[in-house]
Amino acid sequence: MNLLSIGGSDPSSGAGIQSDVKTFAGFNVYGLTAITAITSQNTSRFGMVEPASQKILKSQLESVISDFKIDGIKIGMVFNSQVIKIIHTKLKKLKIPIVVDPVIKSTTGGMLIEKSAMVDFQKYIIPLATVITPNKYEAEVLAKTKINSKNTLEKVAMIIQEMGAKNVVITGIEEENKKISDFVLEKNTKYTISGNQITSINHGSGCNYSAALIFAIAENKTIQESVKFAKKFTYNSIKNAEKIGDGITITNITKHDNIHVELSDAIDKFVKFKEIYKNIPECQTNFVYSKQKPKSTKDILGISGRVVKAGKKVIVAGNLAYGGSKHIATALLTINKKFPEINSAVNIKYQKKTISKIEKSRMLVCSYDRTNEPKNVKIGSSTIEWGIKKAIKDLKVPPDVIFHEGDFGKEPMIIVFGNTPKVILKKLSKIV
Ligand code: PXL
Repeated sequence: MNLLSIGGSDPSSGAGIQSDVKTFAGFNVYGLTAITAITSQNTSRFGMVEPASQKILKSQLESVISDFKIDGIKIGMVFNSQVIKIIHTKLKKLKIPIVVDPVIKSTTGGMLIEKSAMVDFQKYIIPLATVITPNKYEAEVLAKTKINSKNTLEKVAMIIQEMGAKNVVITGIEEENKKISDFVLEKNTKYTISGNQITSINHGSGCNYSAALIFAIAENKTIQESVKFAKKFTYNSIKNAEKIGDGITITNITKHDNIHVELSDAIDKFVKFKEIYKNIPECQTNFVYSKQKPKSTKDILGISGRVVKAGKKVIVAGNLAYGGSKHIATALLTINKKFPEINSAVNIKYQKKTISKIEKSRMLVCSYDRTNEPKNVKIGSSTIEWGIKKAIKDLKVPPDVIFHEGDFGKEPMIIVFGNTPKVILKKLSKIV
């Protein structure tokens, strides 16, 4: 995937296009850039701004648009009317999702747009937005209305939507009990996504949010999924922020873990499968995702508790942690030794009808018989290792599913395997 960031250069690399390239790289995305202005700033002070000339901006945009297949565009700092008009001209005919981050001021006080450019920003940039992501202050400036209640929040979002943005996300609305939420106004719906607040002043979180959002949208996630993804990603970038310079901390996206984001996303979707509670076994479910070439279960991310059944509800009990699963992680570790492309697994309840669905959907399924297990294995803790090895002994290609029908006092079980959690969800959608 290729994503384009149009914005300002920040020599501290905490924000602006440098930060976006880092964020994209963390997603394994190729980051393209077009620089609208050069700023001088560090973690304590904002120095100066020089806008790019019209000629060089135009040429940058032409260079990337003519060459690459661009899957999504983020627009950040635009600074002045000339920049705004060029961006509008070059982008208006493209059919590519665009996230507009309407940045006005840096945390350290620098102006990222000239006052006189606000009218043109509204006229030429906002209508390009698939999603616009103002924080509370930026939303108030754009709508010329104070936000001091749920009513005014919704009103401000509507005003911005009427300016031409398809979807509006007002970020960072502080709530009671250390929660912070994003208010989303789509075409026909509105809702709030709430999360935990970290009270720290940092450099970069706004850019992280909009860059993660365009990634998720370009991946064809829904607006709601994309907002949740961007929020979680930004939360982690703030949590891992580092004091690199003398001033405020810089958010950290290099420690961002794709494995974590993908597994957590898949678990969110798994628990929403229709009547999934019917597929949770007595010993509950774990869903795991491994680093490349895992050496032990410590290299495999799993739920430190389990996915548990509570009546007809299914709840994720515990956090994601490396080494969080023993049983399913051991199954994955065993299969990964023979088929290194298999990096994810989930266990579901054994049911005859599930097995027949698996067979009908032409997945490769194999099994082992726990009652054949040698006594010396039973004493140790590696029953599952023995079983998986036995099941895949003669296979030339990796199986989709391995099951066993139990033993005295041992619950039968189905384990679904795949390259990634996403692939597993696809398989599950055919069988549960
Ligand atoms: O986070 C907003 C932002 C965007 N772009 C540049 C910036 C900043 C904040 O400092 O410097 C270039």
